[in-house]
This record gives sequence, C-alpha cells and structure tokens, in this order.
Amino acid sequence: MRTSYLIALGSNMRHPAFGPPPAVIRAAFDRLEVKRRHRSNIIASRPLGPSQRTYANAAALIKSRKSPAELLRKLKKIEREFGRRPGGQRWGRRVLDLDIILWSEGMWTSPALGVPHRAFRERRFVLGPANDVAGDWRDPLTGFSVRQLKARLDRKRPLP
Ligand code: A4P
Ligand code: MG
Repeated sequence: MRTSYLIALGSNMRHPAFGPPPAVIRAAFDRLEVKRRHRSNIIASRPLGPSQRTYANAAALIKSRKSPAELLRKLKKIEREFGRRPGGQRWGRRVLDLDIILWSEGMWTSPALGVPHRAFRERRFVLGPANDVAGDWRDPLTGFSVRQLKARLDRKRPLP
C-alpha cells in the first residue's frame, strides 16, 4: 500500500556540481521525484545551533510503499549520494539533511526513528514550508494541523 510522507529538506553547504543550497534542494526534489505541486517554496533560514551558515529549507510530500524505517534508509542513502559524510559534527554544516516529519498512517517509534519528528512543532523553518504543501495534515500527537501549529508558533503561544 502506498502511504504519504511529509519530508523536510535542509542544506547549508554548496554541492560541487549542483551549486549553492537552494540548488541542492532543487536537485533533491528531483532525486526524490517530488511532483511540482508537492514541492514547497525554498526559504532561507537562520541557523539553529552551532553552524554559522544560512540554511535553505523546504518541504515535500511523497508517496511510497516503504515503511518509515525503509524510507529513512533511502533518505540516508540519498544524503550520502549528495556528499554528506556520516559522523560529522551533530548539527554541523551539511550538504543535505532529509527528515521524516509526518506519516499518513500516524506514529512510528523505534530507537533509530520517531515520527512525527520530535522537534518539528517548534521550528519555523519546517512549519513554514510544510504549510505550503500540507497545511491540513494533522499532527497525531497534538491533533493540531500543520497550519495551526505554524500559527501558534507565529504567535509564540506554547502548546498545551
Ligand atoms: N531520526 C529520528 N527520528 C528521525 C526522523 N523523523 N527523521 C534519527 C529523520 N531522522 C530521524 O539525524 C540523526 C538521526 O536521527 C538519524 O540517523 C535518525 O536515525 P541526522 O539527520 O543524521 O543528524 P542531524 O540532522 O545532525 O541531527 P538531528 O538531531 O536530526 O538534527 P535536526 O533536527 O535535523 O536539525 N537550522 C536551520 N535554519 N535549518 C535546518 O534545517 N537543521 C538542523 C539539524 C539544525 N539547525 C537548522 C537546521
Ligand atoms: Mg536530520
């Protein structure tokens, strides 16, 4: 059965062939075969964490027959293809970061993978692009839609 996933994309390092971070994100959309209408705008966002470099961030909706664990393996493989080296500094600069944010079937919990993504409710650089392509999707943990979560963050109101 094909299920849907909301993926967050991030880059803060240029790729030797694709170019600067926004071009890396466009190349990743292509690599993931994301339909045009399922690609968010690509935004520039200030880095959260130790890295000094501005990020390009975006979100994508994809359909897949894979389980979340299988999809994560594929995403990690694509990150490596794009030149990301495992074992770098956590939150350091990276050519490409692909995170699973939401899954149409609800929650997934294993030592290596938690869906929904643990921090997405607090991150503008995830919720802004996510709202472009998945505003009506609901967070199974809080019951709020992506649009509502974004509005709460914009108003800086804490979640109950
Ligand atoms: N993992 C668990 N749940 C998930 C999930 N839902 N999706 C595990 C993907 N991975 C998940 O992630 C580390 C491990 O988390 C994975 O191997 C997987 O088993 P990683 O992508 O390899 O490493 P990371 O990204 O350095 O760490 P982490 O904690 O995932 O960082 P984040 O949360 O991805 O944040 N500032 C801006 N402006 N824009 C950004 O995109 N990104 C980060 C990284 C920091 N600051 C940023 C941005
Ligand atoms: Mg990550």
